[in-house]
Amino acid sequence: MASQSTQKKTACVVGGTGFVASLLIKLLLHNGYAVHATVRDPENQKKISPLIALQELGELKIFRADLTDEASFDAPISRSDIVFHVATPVNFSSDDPETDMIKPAIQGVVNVLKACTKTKTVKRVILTSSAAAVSINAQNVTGLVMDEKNWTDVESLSSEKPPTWGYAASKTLAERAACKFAQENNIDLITVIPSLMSGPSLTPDIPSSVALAATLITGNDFLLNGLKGMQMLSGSISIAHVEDVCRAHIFLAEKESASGRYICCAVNTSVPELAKFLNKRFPEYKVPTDFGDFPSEAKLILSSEKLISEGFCFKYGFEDIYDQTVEYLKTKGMLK
Ligand SMILES: NC(=O)c1ccc[n+]([C@@H]2O[C@H](COP(=O)([O-])OP(=O)(O)OC[C@H]3O[C@@H](n4cnc5c(N)ncnc54)[C@H](OP(=O)(O)O)[C@@H]3O)[C@@H](O)[C@H]2O)c1
Ligand SMILES: *[C@@H]1O[C@H](CO)[C@@H](O)[C@H](O)[C@H]1NC(C)=O
Ligand SMILES: *[C@@H]1O[C@H](CO)[C@@H](O)[C@H](O)[C@H]1NC(C)=O
Ligand SMILES: *[C@@H]1O[C@H](CO)[C@@H](O)[C@H](O)[C@H]1NC(C)=O
Ligand SMILES: CC(=O)N[C@H]1CO[C@H](CO)[C@@H](O)[C@@H]1O
Repeated sequence: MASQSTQKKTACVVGGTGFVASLLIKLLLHNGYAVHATVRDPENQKKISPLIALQELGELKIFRADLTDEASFDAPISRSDIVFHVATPVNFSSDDPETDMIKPAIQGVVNVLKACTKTKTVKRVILTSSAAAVSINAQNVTGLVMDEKNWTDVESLSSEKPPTWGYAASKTLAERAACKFAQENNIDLITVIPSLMSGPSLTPDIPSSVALAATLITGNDFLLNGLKGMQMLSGSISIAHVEDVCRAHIFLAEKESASGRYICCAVNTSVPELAKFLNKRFPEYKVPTDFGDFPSEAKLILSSEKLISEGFCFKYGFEDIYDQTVEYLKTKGMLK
């Protein structure tokens, strides 16, 4: 019996190659977990290279699985204690978001949760949702405080179809489908709701969210329009350090009393406020600060109060997030 309590716990991470998942796996190994990571293509040497490097840190097995293939999750999930569903189908340039993002995301959460019901070992499932599943609504006001009770208005999104609507709809509908399936099948499901994430990445390419968060520094006009669009659609520019989001995943997996949704966001700002901050902190990059009549104040803030009241502490603030992002982009040759 004594050996049972000291036995390693096994965590399955669905979608191991991504920005968030690769760091989550690193922290799990560091915390003594054995990890089953799923990837779509274990033969893709470039994509799995960060995972191969992490195998030095502990017990990490790689499995092939696709969100659209139910049976592919049986092997990695059987005998796991905790399942982290991090993967999501993303294609911001898709002509058919329904087929490319919405359907596979919903099918994916159901497939993963079904595999969890087939084994008695899984105690809890942590799904990575998004602020895009909380904050999008048609109200034209400022000063809103959004929390876990708020859900994105999918009806108006899918009738108006603003740019990137498909991603927001897929995240909202997948989270809803997961909550419903978990309730009907008695699964202990927690959803983590991160804002835009930045910080160093283990992935071979610079993650698109880091490129978006840093666009005022790197001066990419296309992405700057994306960032402005994000403020207009989601109501703010809300940011967290990727490591804090990964820490929150593990914290919530281990915290007995946790249940339901948890927003995880360290900084709430707007494009003009972010520009002012970056211009002052990194004068060498000459960040522009004049945005004409673009709204300088965000419409809303995302409250992480629920997560904090469970006992979680953010390690990284505004300065840390951008100091580390700039250092990271220098190592990648994106900045001088
Ligand atoms: N990054 C952010 O700022 C941010 C903000 C809020 C929420 N989130 C959420 O956080 C999670 C991780 O995001 P990320 O930034 O780490 O994304 P990412 O780097 O783009 O990773 C996405 C992962 O999903 C996998 N995937 C896509 N389609 C799949 C499918 N059909 N079957 C299996 N796996 C599939 C990809 O695998 P392949 O390697 O095979 O392509 C990849 O590992 C997502 O759920 C995302 O919605 C991210
Ligand atoms: C994304 O969608 C576009 C337009 O539909 C398509 O041309 C492209 O191949 C898709 N990308 C991926 C990675 O599926
Ligand atoms: C929001 O309200 C302001 C004034 O309160 C108005 O100028 C603006 O056009 C409105 N925007 C939308 C999208 O309705
Ligand atoms: C957020 O949720 C609360 C509680 O359900 C609700 O009263 C409020 O109107 C919602 N806010 C928005 C902007 O939808
Ligand atoms: C509710 C909340 O998180 N508010 C924060 C918004 O961001 C600023 C820093 O930019 C914090 O000071 C607030 O506490």
